[in-house]
Amino acid sequence: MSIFTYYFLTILALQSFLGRGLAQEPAAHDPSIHAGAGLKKELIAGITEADFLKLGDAPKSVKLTLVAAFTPANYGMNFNGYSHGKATYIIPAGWSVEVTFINPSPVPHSAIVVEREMIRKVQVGEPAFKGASTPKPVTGMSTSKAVFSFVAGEPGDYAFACGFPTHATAGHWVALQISAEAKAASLKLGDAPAVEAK
Ligand SMILES: [Cu+2]
Repeated sequence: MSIFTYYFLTILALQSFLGRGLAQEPAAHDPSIHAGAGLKKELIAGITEADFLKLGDAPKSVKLTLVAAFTPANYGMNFNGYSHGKATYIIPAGWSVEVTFINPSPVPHSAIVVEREMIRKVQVGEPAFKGASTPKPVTGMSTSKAVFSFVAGEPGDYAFACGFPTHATAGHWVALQISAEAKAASLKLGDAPAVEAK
């Protein structure tokens, strides 16, 4: 066998191998790969629970990080791994909030502050406070990052929801409580006690 024939056969074998690999890949609409496929991990490198809520530089201000598809939980429709309101941010009324939203996934997501009852809608509507949303929340963003800021207004029950149609109804939201009584901002993750921002 000449060296050329050898190379030719090697390429054929390689193509057949790669082809089989591609054929075995599940279809893109398969919900089982909704969360894990194509994550741009460098977008969230080094992010830990300590980043989810921090005191800001100015008094009465906080910085939040909300990562969509942080874990495969709820097919990636989670913020920091929590869905269905199972994490709660408690922010004193009048405080300034800066949110860093990151979506490492190719599936579009967004973050928008809405009154709690809006999460039952297919489309969650306008932000509850001026500036309290990623750009074009209905379209969403994939494999990218956005920062937005707002002032926590009227005390009450709100949500950080994903504005991509049907995601909020599917549980893509965490709770936001704006409190007239609270003296400090805190975050409650799952069944753990609330932890004050540092
Ligand atoms: Cu979403």
